Amino acid sequence: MKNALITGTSLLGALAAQAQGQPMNNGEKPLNIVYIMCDDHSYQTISCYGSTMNHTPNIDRVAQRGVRFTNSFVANSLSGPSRACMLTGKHSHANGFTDNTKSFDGSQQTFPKLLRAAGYQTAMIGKWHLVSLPTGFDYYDILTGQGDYYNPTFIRNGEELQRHGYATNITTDLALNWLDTQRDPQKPFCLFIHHKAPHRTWMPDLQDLELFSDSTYKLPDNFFDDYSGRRAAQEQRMSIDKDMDIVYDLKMADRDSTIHGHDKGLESVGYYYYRRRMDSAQQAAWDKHYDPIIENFKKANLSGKALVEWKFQQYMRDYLRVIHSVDRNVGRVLDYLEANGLMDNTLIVYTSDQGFYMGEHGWFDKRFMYEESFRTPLIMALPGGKVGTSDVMIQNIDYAPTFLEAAGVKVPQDIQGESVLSELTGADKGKAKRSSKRNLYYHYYEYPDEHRVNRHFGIRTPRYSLMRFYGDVNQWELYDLKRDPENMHNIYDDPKQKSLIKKLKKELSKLQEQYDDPIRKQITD
Ligand code: SGN
Ligand code: CA
Repeated sequence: MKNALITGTSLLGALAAQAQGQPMNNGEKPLNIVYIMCDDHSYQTISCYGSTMNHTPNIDRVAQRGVRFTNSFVANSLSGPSRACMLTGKHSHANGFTDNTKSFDGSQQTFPKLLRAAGYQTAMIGKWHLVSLPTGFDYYDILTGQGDYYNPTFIRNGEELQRHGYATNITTDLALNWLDTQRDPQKPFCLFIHHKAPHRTWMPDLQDLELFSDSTYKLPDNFFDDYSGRRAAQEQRMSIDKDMDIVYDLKMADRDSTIHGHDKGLESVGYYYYRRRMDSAQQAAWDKHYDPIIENFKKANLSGKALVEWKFQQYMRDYLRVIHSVDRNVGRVLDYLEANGLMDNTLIVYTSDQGFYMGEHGWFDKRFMYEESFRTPLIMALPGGKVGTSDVMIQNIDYAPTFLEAAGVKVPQDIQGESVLSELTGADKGKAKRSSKRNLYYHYYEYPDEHRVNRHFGIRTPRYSLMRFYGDVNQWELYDLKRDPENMHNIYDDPKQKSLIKKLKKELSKLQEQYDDPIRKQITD
């Protein structure tokens, strides 16, 4: 055992001391942070979030120890931007990383840097996706770019190397290895475990390929959405029907390229694309699973609705297989923390860089300020803290101040997020109440690439979402989420909403001013 245990009570005592201006770790074991973030993991596919499609017993284990946030959102629903918001505690315009074409300015303040300066050991492992190399970490071992599922290339403290195996397993191995061999037991640590999974193109681990083969999944009610009243939704290119490629996405890549996808000429890379990084044993196992499916698919010669529904089922099966592996690997981390006496002084976080569409609106991908992609799963387990759920409005810019406060480090003035530590400790109800009424700001920028989701910004109150699309599509959208949680009815043009719209626009302007988003000077209505 590397660390003496601290009890939950003493940790809470330490937190109380910190709230009174004393360092939290005054005479106590300081708090470690293990932050596990997946890429594109939808809350719809987590059992503690109510999924009936699959089981995630290990992610649920985190929830059983802590707080599951039921109103958790991102600030800009895309990988790089989300990661930048999380690290800086600032909205995209303030941290500079507005879309995935940017490179993160690593000279700026981030919370790992602040933790490090306060004596923490910091490590970043897995998907980084911020182009410039990580700064502020004692150790980093990151996937290149989006990362590959099989035999991926990593950059370890500046040195590039390819590793054999499956990304989710390797990322976990590296994290556990770091804990085992590089962690300084004299210091608290903050360890980031960032999985590539379950990002497109949803390639399962070989050991999970046969799971769910006989399962069929219920189509979401709004799978055949016609996007009426929502012009940006009409323009997107992320539909399972029109944009999800049979060959590229769904792996119907036969040796003779007789199956043709419809997008980007991707069928030309078909058969080789999936197998290109695999060794022959991996290829053989892969083919053993997909070959019969490809043959059946060819024979069935599907079209129209039958084809779309087949695509949905195939997408779900692969996605859920990938999640199964994520969950197993979360279990490995928890087992390690338990076996090494780290559970009682480690804050464990499980989240995703954004939400994801599992066929809602007929889509995959994310980006929109509509619920499934604006929301993201978030579970935080503080030892000795509250167990249950929290409905406070939380956004990924709030993580940095929360972790800093939990570590007893002063939160700098320029951080735009708000700490929700009181939600974890159960203390200071007054503060928690304010957060639950809070309005959130959203701004998405990446257009037209890759899925043609128009730029938009907006405000989310506990009940309403008001969005302003701009650029090619210029349109306001308003949703009453109590009546329309699926964002199907844009009521912006309903004359009865006039005074509500006026009020919401005022609140939106207030947020834009508070966060100083330059767009407020360019678009005034
Ligand atoms: C890739 C994907 C897109 C996805 C973006 C952003 N295409 O470009 O479908 O929207 O990443 O995702 S792929 O063919 O390369 O898989 S993000 O989560 O990294 O922001
Ligand atoms: Ca993502």
